[in-house]
Amino acid sequence: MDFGISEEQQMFFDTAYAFGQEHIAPFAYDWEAAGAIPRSVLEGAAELGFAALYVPEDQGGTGLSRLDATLIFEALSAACPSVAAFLSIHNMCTNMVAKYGTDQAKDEWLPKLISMEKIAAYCLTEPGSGSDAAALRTKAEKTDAGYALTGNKAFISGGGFADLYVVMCRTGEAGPKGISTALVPDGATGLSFGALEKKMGWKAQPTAQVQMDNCEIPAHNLLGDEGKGFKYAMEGLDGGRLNIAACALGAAQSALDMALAYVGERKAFGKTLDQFQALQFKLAEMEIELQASRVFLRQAAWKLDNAQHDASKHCAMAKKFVTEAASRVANEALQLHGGYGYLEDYKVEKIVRDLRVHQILEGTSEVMNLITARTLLAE
Ligand code: FAD
Ligand code: 2MC
Repeated sequence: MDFGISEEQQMFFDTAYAFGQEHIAPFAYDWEAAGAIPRSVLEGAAELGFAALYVPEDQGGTGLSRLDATLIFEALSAACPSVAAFLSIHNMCTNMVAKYGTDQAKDEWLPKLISMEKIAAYCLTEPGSGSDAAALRTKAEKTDAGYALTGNKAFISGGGFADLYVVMCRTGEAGPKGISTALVPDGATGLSFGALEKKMGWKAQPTAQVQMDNCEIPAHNLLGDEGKGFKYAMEGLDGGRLNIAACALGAAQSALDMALAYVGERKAFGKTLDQFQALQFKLAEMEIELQASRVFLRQAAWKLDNAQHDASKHCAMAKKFVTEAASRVANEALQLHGGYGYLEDYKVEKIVRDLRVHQILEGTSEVMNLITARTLLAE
């Protein structure tokens, strides 16, 4: 058993951290205000291989493991969790295209997704079905040329901004077995978008409904087999949940680092704040939460990399544990800054706002409990 990371993995972390600090962190608040991430930055991340992290090298991807990817997302998130998570969703979609796309779809999309000349969005949630994802109603009806999709997807990260929508849709019976996954390119007839959602955090990412009204796509845009789309969607989310947790961890770590610096400088009652044992203990609790999160997350990633039978359960447990711990740590870091923590200038408030949604999207904490309990009871 080896709890360390290799020199190469440390290099992945350092490269991502340096990229984030140089190209993302200084602009994070500006991009919040603009409500969008510049495409040039995403392309810069892609040049480092961050758009196709676990797509095999023989398909043009970076060929890294899930564990490697968690290191990269943890490091990028120190700059901005919203930008890092946007890259994670793109990676999830790119990998689904690489794994299940037809040759024609791969030829058309994969190189451009890998370079991030084209951006992909993941469309599972609907206005009437979020946690109960298998109840989705977007219909894909067979046509002479392929399929016509009708239905609405809610809360789509990159909605109206992305170039390719990976859409889970119903081609058959009710429930998970009637679901397929289809690629809907921007510009397809019948494709439109709702207004940009106004959010508490993740403001740099546009979030919008994706609306399809008899939206026609060619048959080769179906991923894999009809009826297996729910499985593909869930497989994608196993890795996605690790990344969402890694993003929470990286941002919470930077909140702790800011708090450590602050309490060493700020004085009250004649001494710096770090002299108060009550606050020292608070810092200790934060450190324990993050160290435990890191080990638990990396173990879950290792399980997914090694196709362990309980990998999905561990991805779910890690997502819940790490995202909740990270939010607690970020909130305590804000508290340690006193009133200044509430001001934008100190940057902790953004982390608190951004991390809240990590307990909701890619499966809520309650759904992570559901997955954990079901597996536990079946074991
Ligand atoms: P609901 O499913 O209605 O849940 C409401 C509450 O009930 C929650 O607390 C939930 O945990 C609880 N609950 C539900 N069922 C159970 C149960 N069986 N037992 C116990 N508690 C339960 N989706 C996408 O497909 N693609 C995206 O790119 C995307 N991006 C998002 C970005 C943002 C900023 C947000 C906020 C959401 C995004 N989502 C996206 C949607 C997200 O995945 C859903 O919001 C989430 O899965 C929860 O679904 P819901 O909002 O419909 O809540
Ligand atoms: N990997 C592979 N297959 C899986 C799987 C996984 N991780 N999880 C489930 N499946 C299969 C499962 O084996 C079953 O197939 P079979 O009958 O052949 O064995 C099928 O999928 C149906 O599974 P369930 O019976 O468990 O399905 P159920 O309807 O009970 O729901 C649940 C499962 C609640 C776990 C799922 O609906 C879920 O994850 N809900 C949360 C939705 C979610 O996470 N949304 C995130 C949207 S994306 C987002 O937010 C972004 C920001 C991008």
